[in-house]
Formats: sequence, C-alpha cells, structure tokens
Amino acid sequence: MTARHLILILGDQLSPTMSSLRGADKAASVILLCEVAEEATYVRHHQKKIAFLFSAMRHFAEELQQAGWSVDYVRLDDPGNSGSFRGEVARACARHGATAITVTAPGEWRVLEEMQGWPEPPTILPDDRFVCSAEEFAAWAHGRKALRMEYFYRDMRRKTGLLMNGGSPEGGQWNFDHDNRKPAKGEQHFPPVPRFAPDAITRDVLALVAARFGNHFGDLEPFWFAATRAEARAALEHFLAHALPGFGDFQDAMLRSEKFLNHAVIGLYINCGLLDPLEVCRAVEAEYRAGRAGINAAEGFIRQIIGWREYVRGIYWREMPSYGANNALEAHRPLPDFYWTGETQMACVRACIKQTREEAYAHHIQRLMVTGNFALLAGIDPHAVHEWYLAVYADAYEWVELPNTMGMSQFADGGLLASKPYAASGAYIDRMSDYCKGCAFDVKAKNGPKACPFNYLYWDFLVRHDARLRGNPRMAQMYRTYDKLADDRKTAIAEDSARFLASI
Ligand code: FAD
Ligand code: DLZ
Ligand code: SF4
Repeated sequence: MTARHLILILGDQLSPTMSSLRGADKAASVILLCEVAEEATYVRHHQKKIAFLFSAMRHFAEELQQAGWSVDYVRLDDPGNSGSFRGEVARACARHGATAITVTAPGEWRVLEEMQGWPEPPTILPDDRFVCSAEEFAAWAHGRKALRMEYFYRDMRRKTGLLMNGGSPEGGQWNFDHDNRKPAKGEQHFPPVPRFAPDAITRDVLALVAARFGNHFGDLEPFWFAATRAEARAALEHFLAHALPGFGDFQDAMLRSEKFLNHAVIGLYINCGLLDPLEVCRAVEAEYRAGRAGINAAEGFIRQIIGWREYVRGIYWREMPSYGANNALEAHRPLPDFYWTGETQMACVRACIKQTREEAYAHHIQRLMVTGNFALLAGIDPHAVHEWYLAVYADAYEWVELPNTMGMSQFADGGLLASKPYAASGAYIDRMSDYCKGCAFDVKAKNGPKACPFNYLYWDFLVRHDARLRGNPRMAQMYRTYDKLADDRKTAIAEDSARFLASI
C-alpha cells in the first residue's frame, strides 16, 4: 500500500469525527493505530484499563475499515513493534512511503512534547471534542484573582444553551446542589451496571494482557466494559433510563454492597472518544425536558461534564508543565503499600481499594473523600498519589486526573483549583457511607488506639499547615474549634497521629 499521508490515531481518540480524520482524503491516506508498550507501562496501568483500550482500539480500527479507510493496525505482539509512538510512526512512514503525518493534539502534555521533537514533526490539529478550547479557557482565566468553577460553568451553560431558558437558567437557578448529596441507607434500589460479554476480539486482548501485563495491579476478569461505540451508547441509555433520576440524590453516597450506585460509569467511554460529551449532556437534558428526570439530577450531571470536566482540562493546559511538580503542602511521605494491596484495618480505605482493584473504578466521593482524603491528611507525596490515580482507573488520562488529584484532592497547587482542601474527619465518611459499621476502628472515638485515624489526623493536618491555612476564611471555623480544645486533647492528637503515621 502506498499513501502519502499518515494519520495517527491515539488510543483515546476513538471517534470518527476526530479533527485528524475530517477533511482527509481517504484515497491518499492511511490511518495508523498502534499498541505500544511505552504507553502501557509509563505508569503501570490497571490490567482492565489496558484491555479496555486495546479492545476499543481494535474495534475502532474495524469500524474505520468498514467506513472505507485504509487502516494499518499494529498489535503489541506484532514482530518488530518498537514499543513507542515515535518508533511506530517512523516504521509506518517507511512502510507506506508517507511524507506527511497528521494527528489530533494528544491529551497529555508528555506526548505533545515528545511529538514536537520527532525528526518529522506531525501536523497537530486541535482536539475539538471539548466545549472550551485551551485558548478560550486561558482568555477566561486571564486577569481573574481566583479561578472558580461555578462562574466558568455558567459561561459553558450560556455557550451550549444546555438547561437554559432564554438567557436564564432552567428552574430559576444555576446550581441545585443543595437538593443533592443525600446519604444512602441500603434500602434504596440501585440499578445494576450493564455488562457486555467479551467477543472474540476482546478475548484475544484479554489473553495478550494476561501474558504481558499479568503482574500489573488489578483484576483482568471478569471483564465487562463496552468496547464499541454501540455498546457505550447502550451503557449511556441504561444510565438515562435507570440511574439518572436518582443521580443527584445519592451522588455522594457510599455503600459496601453497591460499587456504582446511581453513577453513570461512562467516564472511560467519554475520555477515549466512544461517547461524545455534548451528545451525553443533550441526552440528559432531553430526559429532564420529557419529565423523566428532575432538574437536580439533570443539572448535577451536566455540571460534572461541561463544568468540572472542561474546567480541569482548562487548568491542565494553562498550568502544564509545571503543574505536575507542585507540592504546596510539602508532603513527602511515600505512598503506603496498602494502596496496592488493600491490606489496612481502615474499612473505608480497604473497600475503595478492593473495588478499584476489581473494577478499575471508584466513584468521585470514594476517590476524593476516602483514598484522596487519607493521602492528604497523612501527608503523602502528591506525585506518588497522582501516579496511583493515573494507573488504577480506567478513565484516567493525565489531563483530567492530574488537576483532580493535585488540585482538588491534594491541594498541592495551593488553592488554584479548589478554594479549600477537601479534608474531613471520620464523621463525614460515617454520614455518607456504611463503611464504619464494619471497621476495626471506632468512628465516634476521638483518640486512642481504637479511634478512627481520620479523626486525629484531621486535626493534626490543620496543625501542620497552620501557617498556610489559618488565614483561609473557609477554614477559620475549624481553627477556632481546634484552638478551644483542651491541652491534653491537643497532646493526644499529636501523639496518636505520630504513632499512626509511623505505622504505615
Ligand atoms: P459520574 O459520577 O456518573 O459523573 C458523570 C461524568 O461527569 C463522568 O463520567 C465524568 O465525565 C464527569 N465528571 C464528574 N466529575 C468530574 C471531575 N471532577 N472531573 C472531570 N470529569 C468529571 N475523572 C476522569 O474522567 N478521569 C480521571 O482520571 C479522574 N481522576 C480523578 C481523581 C481524583 C483524585 C478525583 C477526586 C476525581 C477524579 N475524576 C476523574 C473525577 C470523577 O471521579 C470521575 O470522572 C468519575 O468518578 C467517573 O465515574 P462516572 O463515569 O460513573 O461518573
Ligand atoms: C493509555 C494507553 C495505553 C495503555 N496504551 C496505548 C497504546 O498502546 N496506544 C495508544 O495509541 N494509546 C494508548 N493509551 C492512550 C495514550 O496513553 C494516550 O493517547 C496519550 O496519553 C495521550 O493522551
Ligand atoms: Fe474509615 Fe474511620 Fe469509618 Fe473506619 S471508622 S471506616 S477508618 S471513617
């Protein structure tokens, strides 16, 4: 096959409307998709995540072929696979006599920087699968004293027209969060998440991943993720019909017996291109307009996508490459082994890590208020925390994971993304979950060997960061409460924290 034009499609660019494909001449182009060891191992991704992406890539290659494209697909175990994008692009150019390379901008700064250094740098087209471009975000952020998601989100509502009534927000207010965030008590019904049986392509991939990456974190099977656009769409339809109506109410709830509650479990499909974020939001809005979902559910969901998802991407491209090196709280403790083994007496942390190992999934509050909160209170090195989140979740790509971890969860950016640290004692976890009932620690006990570690670590965290956080108006009440504690209680907090931290 000879083609003058090589189009590189990356593993998270699996949509037929990619800018690199639009307007390309089918007869003069060949599309390259390549499974490369470097991408699977620069962090040791969860086995399910690698299998998901390789299977989705192979299915997408078939879809492109059926649409009349010439596709050159390099499998991980193909002879001569160089293991890197750079090597595979060079080999493909030689195979096809290609003299020009086009790619849609990669989602990660690391890959963009590498591409710009290739001997034949590719033409890089913007990734327009987002509502807000990096340039538009930079213009929005320019000159603002503080960046706050809420104001950005309102602009995105105006721009997209989602849940708008003329120039006003549907329902008379922008944000219905006060109607959300109820604890679940176990008696509510939660719909099971749809599971897709592996086909022959996926079964081949599972065998490959077991052989090559069997020593990576996570359970490979049972494997049930969607691998095609049609299956991902079916997962979305299932969410709309069964889980969306209760989405807002139990958005922050956590239950031992329910891994998914009313969450959509579609982040992995949106982030690799199998679902389009605006298509998802329009479908959610249609459910509201048809009277099948309340405004609190629809608005709460749409805010996550055109608000948070776009906002963290804007921060990522505005702040990289220095963002990844931030460590505003000077946290240097190594990541405890139990983040990989799940072997800890803290029932909440154990449950979230076990579920992460099984499913490459945990929902937002499990990530933020259990594993993230613990790392924050314990002073774990945010870079190690970042690498963990990037490796273990099927939806994790640096552009979305890094700001969520470094900024929202670890406050390592000193408050650029979030106005205060998401730090909480055991009382929050007890209120929102049923984890504490099965725990070796007592969530009501404040100090001593049986006390919930979150309880004393919370105060110890405030003490350690007094200089930075006391002046934050949103933390003032907590410092006033600490100041009023008796001296022997303060001593017990310091001693319990030192003892516990030495033990991890
Ligand atoms: P739902 O709870 O059903 O929400 C619907 C959708 O909203 C998600 O699919 C996602 O597209 C979007 N969304 C919700 N919250 C966020 C957010 N904070 N940032 C961006 N998009 C959001 N999300 C990722 O997509 N990739 C990551 O690597 C990632 N890492 C995270 C790390 C930490 C420490 C934290 C606290 C959050 C992280 N999130 C990440 C955000 C969020 O936890 C996931 O998007 C969500 O849990 C995915 O599950 P779901 O599809 O069931 O989402
Ligand atoms: C995450 C990932 C993995 C595990 N493997 C591949 C791969 O073999 N080939 C590929 O094209 N993409 C892969 N990806 C996704 C890339 O890491 C992602 O496209 C870049 O980081 C840019 O966001
Ligand atoms: Fe977690 Fe503390 Fe509750 Fe145990 S008691 S589950 S450690 S919050």
